[in-house]
Parts: sequence; structure tokens; C-alpha cells
Amino acid sequence: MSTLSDELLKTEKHNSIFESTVRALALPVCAAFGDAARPLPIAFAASGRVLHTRDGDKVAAKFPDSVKASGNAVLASAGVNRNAPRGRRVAVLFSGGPAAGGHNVVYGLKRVLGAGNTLLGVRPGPKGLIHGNLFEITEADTELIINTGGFDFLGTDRTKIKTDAQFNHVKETCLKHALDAIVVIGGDDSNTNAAVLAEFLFKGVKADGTGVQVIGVPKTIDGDLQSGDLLPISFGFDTATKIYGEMVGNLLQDTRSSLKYWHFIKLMGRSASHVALEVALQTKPAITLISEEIAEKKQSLAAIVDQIAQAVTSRAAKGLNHGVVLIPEGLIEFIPEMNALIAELNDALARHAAQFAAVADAEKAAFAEGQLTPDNARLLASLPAYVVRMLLADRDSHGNLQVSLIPTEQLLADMVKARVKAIDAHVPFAAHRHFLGYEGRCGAPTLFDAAYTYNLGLTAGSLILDGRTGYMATITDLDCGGAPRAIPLTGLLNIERRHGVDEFVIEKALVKMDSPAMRYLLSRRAAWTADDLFCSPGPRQLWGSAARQMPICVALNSDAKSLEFRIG
Ligand code: FBP
Repeated sequence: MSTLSDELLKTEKHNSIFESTVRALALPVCAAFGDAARPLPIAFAASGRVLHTRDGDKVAAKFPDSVKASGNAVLASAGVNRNAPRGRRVAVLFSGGPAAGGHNVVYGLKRVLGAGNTLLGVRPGPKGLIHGNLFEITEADTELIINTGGFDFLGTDRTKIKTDAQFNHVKETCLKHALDAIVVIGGDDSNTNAAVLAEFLFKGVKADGTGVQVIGVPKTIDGDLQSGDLLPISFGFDTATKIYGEMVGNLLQDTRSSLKYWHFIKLMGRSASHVALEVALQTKPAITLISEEIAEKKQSLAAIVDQIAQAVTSRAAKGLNHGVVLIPEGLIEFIPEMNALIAELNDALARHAAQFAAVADAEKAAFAEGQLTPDNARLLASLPAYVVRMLLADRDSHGNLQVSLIPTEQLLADMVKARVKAIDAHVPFAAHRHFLGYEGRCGAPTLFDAAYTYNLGLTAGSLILDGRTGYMATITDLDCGGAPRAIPLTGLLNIERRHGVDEFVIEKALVKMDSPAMRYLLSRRAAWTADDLFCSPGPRQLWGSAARQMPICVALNSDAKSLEFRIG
């Protein structure tokens, strides 16, 4: 008979009872792939839709082979691919931050490539591709990772493949491992990388002059990789927001129980406010800041602080000395005065990188102030040291400010406290600060993310077997069966200034002020401030009818009849 300690030992290395049960969850497939038990690869044909972007001409000049081959046409299923080739060697990698469901993309790829082709894992991320660190993925591997959270099977990193040497190393990896195709599972920057790689590897890689195909898969909890009805959401967003929704709901329940705290909660999501918007729609807190709205209204930091302080005092007049403030991670960059400061800082730090690196830590702020115009120098000097330190910290490899390190929740709580005191010194105000971020990225995928990613894997593998390159796999019509499609990556590219230089990028999709989801928030937000109307959604469900819920903003924006998603 097993003892309790035997039982506990069995749970080491991820083998919890929960995980074993989750692995056994059945996953639906889009009708295009045929029988759910034995999905088949599909072929693709032009759907009649062609993508045009602002900088389309420059993109066509920079990516001639890709644009010529795809004509920037969106592809749709053309039925089962009866002539799918065998003997293909396909590598798959994760790139950027983890997001729930990544393992199911690998599972879907393995299923659709079947025993006739070889799937190789790259460890970790683009760095692993440069270093040629690949291994063969077996069926037993994929049976173990199905429906599990995290990217731990392959690991991930944020290396941007940009130098000639790096591109040549990738080519060497392709030759060494006789690769026919690479699947890049990543966000906007990683799929930009995939577009560049697709063009670079388009032809002349192998001895016979042919190239290596590159296919992207849309991942990021931020939800900022979107393209209207063609790409309603990236995977990982649903799981992350349902995890945050539970936590915010618990805090809201606590505020009404303890009756004395304000919670300032920053939510991960880098630039766009999709995560904050979705969590607000789920939980209905007293205050929700949406960065895009603040930018549009050109609100200053002082105005935002005053708005929150007024809400605190007006609720206090009703005896509500508590509440929750949701703050999008990227807020600081959307406040016009802060944005101007950050833009000038980015350019100045890039221009004086060597000098700045040589300056002692204690002198860095003064050095930076010396490089700025008077208004920006004054603003930088007015900010608390804990914010300045982070504004001056290293950018990531894509040149982005690491916004997750800036304690906006602390800045706002401190400033609101001072402002409330100035408005009415008798109003009680006690604040707690939270940052909900990493805890949302690696949970077990919701049923939505698990099914969505499995079908994305089937689509990506089908695109490879259909000989396509430079496309991103997508599933549309998520409320009515699901339809696999392919978006030409070059059809998403535009020019953006980064690191002081113009670059071709897939732009981040921001929250649109006139989107149905945003309009819904605007129609209810004042009522949520005036009274406690919040909702505590509880833990995400993997079984039963409540499990079949898609993100609320996806349902609203796609004019779905209900919150229920339907694949298959
Ligand atoms: P991706 O866009 O690569 O998916 O990353 C999303 C994210 O989780 C952001 O929300 C956050 O700002 C960032 O990653 C944190 O990065 P890191 O994992 O490097 O700390």
C-alpha cells in the first residue's frame, strides 16, 4: 500500500494528478482536417483576399521573393492534401515570452506531419537555431506535453537574428540538420523575424538551389498580435487573462470584506491594454486605465492621478473606502509627456551607448538629463528614483523599453495618496500594490487555448506539407467551427522607428477606441466606479459548460452571439 510520502513523491517532476487528467482532455479539430481522431494535412488556395499595408511598396522591394510568391494573398483550406510529401525535416522553436498552449502547437505539428516526416525541436528559441541545438521530437514526447502549460519542453529566448554572421549560422544549421522548414512560434517581433528569415532562406540554401520554408504561429499573452477577423487573438491571451481575472476577482472580494484597502494592480501586456481591458470586462472594478484612451485624450500624469483621487474621495463619501485600480503594464509610454521623454531617452542612450555604459550608476541619471531637452530633463528629474532607474535600464534585444520593470503601480499609489490628502485630509486611504504578470504565462491552457493551439499546429504543419513559406498560421471563425487560414507575413509589415533607426516590423495591434469591446467598457465604467458591481469569475474551468468561454473582448469584437467558442 502506498504511503502519503510515496504519493507526494509521485508529484515531483510535474506528475500531479491534475496534469495527468488534463493530458487526457479531448481536443476538437476544425472540420477541414477531417476526423478529429486522425486529422489529415490540408492543401491551401488563395481565398480572394489580398493584404495591403501603408509601406507595401517598400516591403515588396525589401522582400521580393516572398511578395512575388504570395502576392500577399490570404490562403484558405482547399481540402485534404492527398499529395502531402514524406521525408520532410521540420524544426520548431519558441520565441519571446511563454504563453499557454505552445506545447499543443508542437503536438499538432507532430500529428499532422505524421510518421513519414521528422519533427525537430530547437533549444532554446532563435539562439538554439543559431547554435544548431536541435533534437528529434518523438511521439512519446508530444504525448507527455499535450495540454500542459509553459514552454519548458523547448525553452525560449528573445535573440533577434540580425547580423550577417547570425544569418549564416542559421543557414549552417539548416544544412547540418538537412532542414526543409522552420516553424517560429512567437509574437509580433518574432513573426517579423520569421518574415526576414523566410526571405533570407527563400532559395539557394540547399545544394539543389532550393530554400527552407519558414512558417509563423501567433503567440503572446499580450493579445497585441491581431489582424481583424483574420487573426482575432494570439494564443496564451485567454489563459493569462482568466488567471488574472481570478486573482483580481479575489482581491475585489477582499476589498468588500476588509473594507479598508485600495489595490493598485498592474497587469502584464507590454504596450497595448488588451489584457487590462479583458480583465476589466471579466471583473468590473472601480477604475480601469486604458493606455490608448489616455494617449488619445492626451492626459498628463497629474490628470490621471487626479482622476483616480476624485474617484477615491467620491466613493469615500458613500462609505466605500476601498476599490481596485487596473493599470496596463505599458501605461507610462502612452502618457504623452512620458512618451516624449522615453523617445528622446531611447535615441540619446543609443547615440551615447558607450559613454553611458562607462558612467557610474549614481551618475547615470545626471548624465541622461544632460543629453535631454530642458522640458524632458525637468520631467526626468521630477520622477522618483525607482522609476528613473528603470527608464535608464537596458532595452531588450528588439530595442524595447522593459516596461514590466517600471513600478507604475507604486508611482500611482504614491501620487494618489498625496493627491487624496490634498483634496480632503480626512478621507482614509490605504493602498496595496500588485504586479500580475509572470504568473499568467505558464498555467495549464484553458480549453480555448488548448484547442486553438492544437489547430494552429495542424495548420502550420499543413502549410509546410503544401510547400508554403512566409506565412503565419491562423484559425478564424472561432465561434462557428473554426477555419484554418494563412496570412502572408509580408502583408503585415510596415516601417517603424526603433532604436533610432527605421525597421520593417509587424506593428503591435493596440486597443481601438471604437472597438465594440472598448465601447462596452466605456458604457459601464462609470457605474462600476460609483458602486461595487464587481464580479469574481473564480478559477478557470477545464470541464463543463463554463470551460467553453472565449475571451470576452474577442466575442464582442467579432460580434459573436455568445461567449461560447466552437471549434469542430
Ligand atoms: P511576448 O510578446 O514575447 O509574448 O512577451 C510578452 C511578455 O510577457 C510581456 O507581457 C512582458 O512585457 C514581457 O513579455 C516580459 O518579458 P521577459 O519575459 O523577457 O521578462
